[in-house]
Amino acid sequence: MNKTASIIITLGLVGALGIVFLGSSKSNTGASDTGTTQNTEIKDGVQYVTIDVKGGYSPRVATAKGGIPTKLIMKTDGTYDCSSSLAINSIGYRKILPQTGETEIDLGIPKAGEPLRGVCGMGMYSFVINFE
Ligand SMILES: [Cu+2]
Repeated sequence: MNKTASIIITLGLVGALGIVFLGSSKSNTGASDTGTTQNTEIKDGVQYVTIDVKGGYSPRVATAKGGIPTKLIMKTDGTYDCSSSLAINSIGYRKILPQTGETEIDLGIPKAGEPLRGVCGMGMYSFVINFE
């Protein structure tokens, strides 16, 4: 009788721990999913990658799909620092972004395995988009 009770308690504890563990690992993967997909969106066959520009670039490392038409959206919001002066050398892009607004940059169809790098005018801040 005592043995049965302790087995039940043990099983109950293991089950409870399992639920806690599964629950936390589930929410962890959920968080990392939104972390990597948050700034990319595919609308009508066009992929949009959004980078926030203010005191640097966010996210600094983004992951997007290669092989589909892609547009980069640079989002400024009261950006007075030098991250608003943007250079993407691989596509010959150089521009002072508006202090507040969204600037769309056509990236064509990026190839998987060829990352795109952007830097500020002083080369102080940078970001990279990895195409997979
Ligand atoms: Cu800078």
